[in-house]
Amino acid sequence: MIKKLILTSMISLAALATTQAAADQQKIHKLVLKDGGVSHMQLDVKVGDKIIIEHNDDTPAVHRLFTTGDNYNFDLSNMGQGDYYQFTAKTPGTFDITCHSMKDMVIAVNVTQ
Ligand SMILES: [Cu+2]
Repeated sequence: MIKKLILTSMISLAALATTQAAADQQKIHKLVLKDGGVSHMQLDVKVGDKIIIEHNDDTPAVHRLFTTGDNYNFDLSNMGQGDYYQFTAKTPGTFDITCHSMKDMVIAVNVTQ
């Protein structure tokens, strides 16, 4: 009984350590919308990284970012100044985040393992 309890505790500790290591490695990538533009046109991220899209632009520069796909899918058309959206990169691959309002605003995202 005691042996079983110790073993269970050790497994829990190992799981905790793994979770902590993953959290330590997680990078945060910020995409900031400002002055009618965006801070990055290309993002290279790793699986587990967090991407934050921050709307810090005032009107009339209204951005309406979106992406469609099997792994990444969102539409931020209702974002206003001060709003942000965040997600974690979970699947490797490439996709573009585009803007309904601005044809030139194309952000290429590359997610690697
Ligand atoms: Cu835009």
